[in-house]
Amino acid sequence: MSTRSECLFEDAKHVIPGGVNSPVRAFRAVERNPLFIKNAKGSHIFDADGNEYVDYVCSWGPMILGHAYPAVIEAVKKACDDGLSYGAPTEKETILAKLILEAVPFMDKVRLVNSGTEAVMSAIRVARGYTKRDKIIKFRGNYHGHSDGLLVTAGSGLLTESNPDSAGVPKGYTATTLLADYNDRQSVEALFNANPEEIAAIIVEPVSANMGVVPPENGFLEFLREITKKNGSLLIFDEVITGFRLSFGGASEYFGIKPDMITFGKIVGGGMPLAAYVGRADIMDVVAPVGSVYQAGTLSGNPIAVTAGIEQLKVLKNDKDIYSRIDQKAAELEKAYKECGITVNRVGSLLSPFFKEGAVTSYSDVLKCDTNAFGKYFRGMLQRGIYVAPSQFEAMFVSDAHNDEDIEKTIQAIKESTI
Ligand code: HOZ
Repeated sequence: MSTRSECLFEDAKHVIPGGVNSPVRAFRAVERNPLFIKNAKGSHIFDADGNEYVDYVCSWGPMILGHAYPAVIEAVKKACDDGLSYGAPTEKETILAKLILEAVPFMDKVRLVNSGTEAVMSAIRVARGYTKRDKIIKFRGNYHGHSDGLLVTAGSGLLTESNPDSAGVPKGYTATTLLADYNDRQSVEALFNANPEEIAAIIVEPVSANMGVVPPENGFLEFLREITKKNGSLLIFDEVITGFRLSFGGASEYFGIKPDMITFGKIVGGGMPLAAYVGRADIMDVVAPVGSVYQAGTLSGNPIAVTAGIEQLKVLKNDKDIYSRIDQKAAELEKAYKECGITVNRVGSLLSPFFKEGAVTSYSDVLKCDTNAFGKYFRGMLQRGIYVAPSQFEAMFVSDAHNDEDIEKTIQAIKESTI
């Protein structure tokens, strides 16, 4: 007999491509049907059949405080009474912008947009407008959303589908996207040597988290900072995942590096569709209406999304111990994987077990993973009430709502699912 999730999936497939609104949700890489979700609270998520799971997807990162966090929900409910969208500025947008700048005090200005994809696409346009150069460098396996120019050897759902590029992107759109290897300085140097005074920016996930979690090797981010400075190019940190997660100040604070621009998404919106790009004043002032780089949006700075973002960031700002708590819990999970002989990478509260012998430090290492073994582990975890990302190439997110009981249950499931 079919489950309710299976029936809902069948029904969805008639009207939505693949039955999902984002490919990785279809669970194809783990050879089973997806869960359809009914609701979530704290660290737990409930499917349409009433099954309960400890959730390490956490909406792919935003729910750092856990689901339905009371202060966020209350504020959002209250804001709804005042109307859902105006398409005009509100005071709250400035409040959120100032909160973001408190996290990255070396930055001056913020633009609010709706998704990480939009934030990165816009930041790159700004970098090109500012430097008056066309080319950018991205890293193989880094994922920066689904805008045309960035769907080149990208991670996340493209890796799940075993096809790191997308059809439908004309060659010309990606001709200015140069590819380097993450953690490989020579590959970056070679591109600067071959394209003198042509590179507008390097865009990088400071911790790669869309090919599974791959940390930057010692000195790699410093190297990117130096080489961009030397060549008059900008350094853009894509902190859609790491922002407000590795610390309140994100990866730039965590690693002590000051990029020229940062993109935020996920946590910054408290679970609502909100993202941002930030930069120094001289860079950001190329954006219209001050400058000539155009970027706009009816729902940009949406009052409900902004409210959720403000409330979540206020909690993170006022209780910085959250970061040591979530890191500690992630460290316990890391230890459990190691004890089971599984390779694991962890940075703060982001972690990934890798089904491959030996260290994983690069995109080429990631590609050697045994995705069938991952699928078996995933199904084992799910059967034991633990919901992790349905792909070898995504991160596990630990939240402040995960409690000791959740962690113990997860450790037990890891032991039983990795045999
Ligand atoms: N690109 C997201 C993970 N890195 C997937 C988002 C989703 O499916 O919700």
